[in-house]
Amino acid sequence: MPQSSLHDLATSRATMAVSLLLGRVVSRRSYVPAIHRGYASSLKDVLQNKMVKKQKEVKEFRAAHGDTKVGEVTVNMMYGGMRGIKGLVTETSVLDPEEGIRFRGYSIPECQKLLPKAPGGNEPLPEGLFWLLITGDIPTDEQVAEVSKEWASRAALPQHVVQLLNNFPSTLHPMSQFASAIAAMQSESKFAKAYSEGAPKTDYWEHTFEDTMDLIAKLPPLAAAIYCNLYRDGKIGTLSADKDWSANFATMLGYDNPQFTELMRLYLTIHSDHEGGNVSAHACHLVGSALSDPYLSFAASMCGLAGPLHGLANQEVLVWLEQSMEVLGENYTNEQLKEYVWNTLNSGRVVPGYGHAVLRKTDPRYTCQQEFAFKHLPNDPMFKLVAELYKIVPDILLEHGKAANPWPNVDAHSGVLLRYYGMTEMSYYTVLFGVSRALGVLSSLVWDRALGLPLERPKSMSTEGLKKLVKA
Ligand code: AMX
Repeated sequence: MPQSSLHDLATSRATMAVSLLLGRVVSRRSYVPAIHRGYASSLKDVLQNKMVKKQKEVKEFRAAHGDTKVGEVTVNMMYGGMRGIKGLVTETSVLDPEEGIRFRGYSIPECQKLLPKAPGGNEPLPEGLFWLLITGDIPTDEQVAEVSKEWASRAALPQHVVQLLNNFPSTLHPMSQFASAIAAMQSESKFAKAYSEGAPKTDYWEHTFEDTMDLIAKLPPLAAAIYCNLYRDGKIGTLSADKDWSANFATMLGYDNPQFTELMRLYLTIHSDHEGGNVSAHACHLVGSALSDPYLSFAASMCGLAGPLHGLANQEVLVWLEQSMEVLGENYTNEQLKEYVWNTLNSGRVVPGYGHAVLRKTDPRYTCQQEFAFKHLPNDPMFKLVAELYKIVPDILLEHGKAANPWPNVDAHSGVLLRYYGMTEMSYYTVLFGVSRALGVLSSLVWDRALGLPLERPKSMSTEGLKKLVKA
């Protein structure tokens, strides 16, 4: 596979200066549809049409129902992580406790069926899911191909970010490297630049959209650089203008198995969005509400994803599964496996990959990964272990009596698939989750700016004040 050094990928300072200059020119004029600008971005045109309609819809809805009550807040909700409080509007996806995620109304199986695929591929292209999330429409093959091309053309990393990545110590966790490098790319923010030059509020969405497209395009080379620096020889594979986003990512990571590329397409699609209240989505929305630019907002999102109760659980699951293999070997009995799970619980730890703050059934993101495994790696011992655990863990968690949801979530399955194709470095897994999560949280950020959502500032209270309020 052709390899190029990280430095080859970085644009020179001069090129960057020119593109920043162009960005400034664009930000000063009012929006001109792509067809008249002579370059491909029909997505932006589609989006602008949607926005005009949505802005009107929201304005009319708020005028008619602005004071209508939508729920109540209890003392337990305030101490209990605000579970169940309806306090956010997110357009891109909705999570049903029983059914799981729907992206703009489409379930995962529907997305797998309806979204465009790569030639010869069976899994949906994440570019299509992004189009769906941000516009609400299922895109055509041509529209998706256009996004792939556009992302490939925006993928160059600034030189100072390459240097930063190369200078990180190998002891720094991949997620810390990821979040730090994303924050450092803020130097390229078209939103920050336009804001400092006095851009009108009505144009914020457009600058946010441009940053979103740039940032999503740059995440695969950035993430690949972390991987290759930590676990390979520091050289990343060559990006090609003709490949889709996932195929380029797989190549840059150094993987040339077409099945791994298909896994990446599925993985990057299903990890993208989980409505607005989860930590990574909420963090991006919250920080973005201060008009921090998309780079800073997404860096905050990634700091949240790096927590073991959220995205880091995919790393925790693999650590836990490997430990069980070490303790039990491959010829374990059902009883031994149950004992291993109980030992985890009795030592005060959680069973990673199980439970959810909203879901009350098996996560459909787990199910589609299980189907992928049945198709491609039915005899893998680690997959068999995951399948066995699925049979016993829910009953144990029910007997344990604490977890509100005893069923597996997305993270219970993803690591096993990655490991099968040779990606054994589990501390890297959450970075892959993060690359995917950009599609959802940044789509929402564009809409936040289009709808003019204000600074987020809920009211907090002291226990003393709360006691007085409820006359305790
Ligand atoms: N194993 C053991 N105990 C669990 C558990 C699990 N998998 N899931 C929940 N519990 C415990 C909680 O720790 C809590 O105990 P406490 O009362 O002593 O504090 C109790 O059950 C009630 O918790 P809950 O209401 O069911 O869950 P929650 O909404 O507070 O938290 C979650 C949800 C995901 C953090 C939790 O289920 C958990 O820790 N799971 C394991 C980690 C994991 O898989 N995280 C990934 C989630 C998906 C994602 O974001 N990527």
